[in-house]
Amino acid sequence: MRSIYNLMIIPMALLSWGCQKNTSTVSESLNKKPNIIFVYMDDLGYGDISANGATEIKTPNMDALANGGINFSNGYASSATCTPSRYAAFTGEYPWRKNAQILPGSAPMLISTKQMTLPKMLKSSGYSTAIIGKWHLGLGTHDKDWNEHISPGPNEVGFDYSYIMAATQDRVPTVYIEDGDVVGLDKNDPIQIDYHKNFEGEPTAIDHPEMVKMKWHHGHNNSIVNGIPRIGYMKGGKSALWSDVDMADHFLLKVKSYIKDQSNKEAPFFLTYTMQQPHVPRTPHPRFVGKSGMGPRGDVILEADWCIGELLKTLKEEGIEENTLIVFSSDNGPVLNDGYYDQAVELIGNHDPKGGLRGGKYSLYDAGAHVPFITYWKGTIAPGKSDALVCQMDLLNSLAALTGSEISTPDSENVLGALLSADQKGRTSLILEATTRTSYRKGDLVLIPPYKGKKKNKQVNIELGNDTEIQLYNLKEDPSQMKNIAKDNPQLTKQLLAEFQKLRGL
Ligand code: NG6
Ligand code: CA
Repeated sequence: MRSIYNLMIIPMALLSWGCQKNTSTVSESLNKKPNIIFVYMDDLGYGDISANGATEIKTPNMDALANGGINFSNGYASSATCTPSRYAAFTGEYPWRKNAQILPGSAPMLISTKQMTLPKMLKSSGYSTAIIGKWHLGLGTHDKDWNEHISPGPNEVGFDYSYIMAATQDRVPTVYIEDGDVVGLDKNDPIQIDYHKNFEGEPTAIDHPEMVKMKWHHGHNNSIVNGIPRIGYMKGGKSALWSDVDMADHFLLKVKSYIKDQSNKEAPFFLTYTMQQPHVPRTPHPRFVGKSGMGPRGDVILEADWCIGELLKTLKEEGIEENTLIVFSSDNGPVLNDGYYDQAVELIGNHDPKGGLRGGKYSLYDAGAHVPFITYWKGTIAPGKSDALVCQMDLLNSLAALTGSEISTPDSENVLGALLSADQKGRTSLILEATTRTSYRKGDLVLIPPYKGKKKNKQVNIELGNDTEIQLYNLKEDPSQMKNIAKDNPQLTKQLLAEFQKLRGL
């Protein structure tokens, strides 16, 4: 009862925040803007958490969010890969407008410093903002020097504080960057990065297979760091190299200290905790090795779940659990073999990371962008399950509505009602992206226009969604997309295609 009551008055209370601070009609606590934590996993599938039906793996802390908050059965990333999804989540703009694709670690900053962003919007609503974890949206300029201050980066697009890895765990540079500076760098051992050619005398996985502890399957045969062959070539920066097995603990420590530091402050905070699991290379801390029985992929999911438990514990200890909205999601769907031999395929057993959906990472089929999506706000959000269509891109306009900001971006939709209450509606339609191709979700239907190209990426063993024929599926009746109903519904197919083309500007 209390939750529903809160829910009805909070948006109003918050909307009046700017002009009627300390209004006498609502209590001080309700009038306070909540802290917001966006937990963003990397490659976690819809079916990877037990709250979404997984039985072979236990994720009690992710389940605590799902069962204590709203668990969305139609929650989406904007894309089936990382950079485009993150671009959309942080800018509220469809990634295909920008041609956003997976970036090399040397890429310049993708988001313009002139663009509106989620953290900028929240800053203007009085928030302190931070990102801790994976970035993968480019940094600095084309000819940046990793040994100098790197700009623009997260700090130039709205994050007051940043502690990041530049791209992915499998890409160089394998160092942490704090507010634009490489952490622990010895200037006498400068970092050099090249994505085209190696530095003379530096070992690669091709020349020195004996130095490799984790074997590469496809790609990932350039520089070797900590026995793991990576994408891209790197020289120098020895004192700054990260320890892969300690990465989860390392980011968690930064997260805890950020929260502790912020919790006593007057201003609310917005923290983006972009976790690296279960993206490759999967390097669980020894505490988690062998714990899932599924090899490193399962082990790092357990590790990530533990981190979320620690996050919740920290909020409780600081007394801010009831004043913090958590949004939990993943940047794209799952993949087993993403370029290393790590037994993900061999040890998967009966676990289905896709949760019965078709495709996976890189795919235009549903498992590409259909991901875990949870909102949790103890004491305010009443627990429930929602089938509302929501997308990470909607965070910008929705959180603007929550925090009383007038800011909005055209592609983002205000679905705040759905994010806070399980019985509210979300979007009616959404364009989804996968490696430059796009599809159109409308209600329960999804239309995939014809695309040339191979049907399956054999290296990762994922169906990509390409077909010479137009595809139409009803995801409610046929979540695993087995029955193409386009031919049986020519009028509907034609109409949806026309809508899609109009929205895409084709
Ligand atoms: C691919 C990598 C893959 C992963 C992906 C990015 C190869 C052969 N494959 O190019 O391992 O790094 O990029 O993943 O290099 S994402 O989640 O950041 O989009
Ligand atoms: Ca990803």
